[in-house]
Amino acid sequence: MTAKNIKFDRTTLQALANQAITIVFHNADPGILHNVAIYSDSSAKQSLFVGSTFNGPKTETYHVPALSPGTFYFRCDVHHQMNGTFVVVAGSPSPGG
Ligand SMILES: [Cu+2]
Repeated sequence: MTAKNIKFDRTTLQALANQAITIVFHNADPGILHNVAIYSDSSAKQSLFVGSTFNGPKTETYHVPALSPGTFYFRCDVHHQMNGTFVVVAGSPSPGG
């Protein structure tokens, strides 16, 4: 995902449950700090993952620990108006399983 002009390029992120999640985060705003943090809900009281905050232009790869299925909240901790929904879905069962 990309942050540009103090906006994320998507408002929904989806990942599979119970496996490590990789987020390649591109901060395209020169000299502006952004990150991606995931919280249990929009109150942002309980963090599930907080990515490092860094100046653009730069790309970092975040390694998010496995999460349980659910609908969560992500935001930039610097600009709270940059936010969206982080959906973790159960993986499909194996064929014939
Ligand atoms: Cu930001």
